[in-house]
Amino acid sequence: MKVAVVGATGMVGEVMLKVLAERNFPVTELIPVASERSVGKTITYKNNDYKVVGLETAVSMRPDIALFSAGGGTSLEWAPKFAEAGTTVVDNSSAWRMDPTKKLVVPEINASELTKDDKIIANPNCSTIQLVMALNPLHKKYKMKRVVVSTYQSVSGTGVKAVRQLENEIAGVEGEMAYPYPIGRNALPHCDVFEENGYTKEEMKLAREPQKIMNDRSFSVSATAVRIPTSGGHSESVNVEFENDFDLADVRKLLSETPGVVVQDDTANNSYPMPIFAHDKDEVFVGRIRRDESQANTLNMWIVADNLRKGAATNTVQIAEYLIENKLV
Ligand code: A2P
Ligand code: 11C
Repeated sequence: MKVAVVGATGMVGEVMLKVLAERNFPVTELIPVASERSVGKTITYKNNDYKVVGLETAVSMRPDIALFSAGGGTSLEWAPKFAEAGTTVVDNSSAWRMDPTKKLVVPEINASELTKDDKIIANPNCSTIQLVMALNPLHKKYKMKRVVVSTYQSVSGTGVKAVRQLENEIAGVEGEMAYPYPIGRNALPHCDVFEENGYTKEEMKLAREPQKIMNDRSFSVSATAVRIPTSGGHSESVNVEFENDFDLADVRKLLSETPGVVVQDDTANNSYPMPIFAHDKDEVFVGRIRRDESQANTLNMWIVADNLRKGAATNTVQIAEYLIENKLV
């Protein structure tokens, strides 16, 4: 496969290259793509050096697959150009997610919807992916009515400037600010920009994307997204009200049998998911599984995953793997 990585010099792009190599993705030719600023720079992949090219050049090289993580604007303008050239685009930006003509895919849940005609495929938001990975098996059995989620999100979700802001604050040096306030020793109830309804864009992604991925509009999601001074992964406190009552042991069993989900829930031994454990892993970790004693048929849990891996790069690469395995590219 001739594979282009658009945004290869970025935080997610770098993890994409790492994941492609780790999983032995069948790359016959790698095309690293970035902005004009980076053209000519060298990227190393599996001990070989590759020169970064610009978007125009990359389209003319007609890759089989292009993995995009270079921001929504770049995706809106360039994904259709790649698609016209016959390339299948898997896009990690928010540009196409809610477009009714595009599929929004978490492979473990809805990859079977994909066909040869899907030339631009959207990868969900990081905090959505880890949420639906845990919700989907429970919904199938107990039918969800409403989900209330509060997130504790890593600075790596904002990008390199935010990671640097936190490092500078820890080191006690002045530097460029990615956020309107300090992030060290702080919690910002502000991920992405505010919308007219008072929610942030990140909160609205959590409220809207799960129904599309699970192909079911019968449940609702309400979210509060908070940025905290961690860099290993996103955490989520999740409250789920079901139509039907559940058995806690069965909930644990369902989750532990779900591919890609790991139950880490042994409070007697202080075992629960945390970003320091999830960092650099592909799985979604679920713990603190307990009944909400304030309301019938309601469950509380805590979900943690590496937002740059399952939340972004790994999910994108898994979609591409599915396309190849099923001869859709
Ligand atoms: P560059 O490094 O040349 O700026 P991050 O999300 O970590 O900031 O990374 C964004 C990625 O998207 C980088 O690889 C960046 O390239 C790339 N990128 C940003 N803007 C464009 C653009 N207009 N065209 C192509 N690539 C872009
Ligand atoms: C965050 N979820 O952590 C974001 C990062 O829509 O793909 C990814 C933004 C997106 O702030």
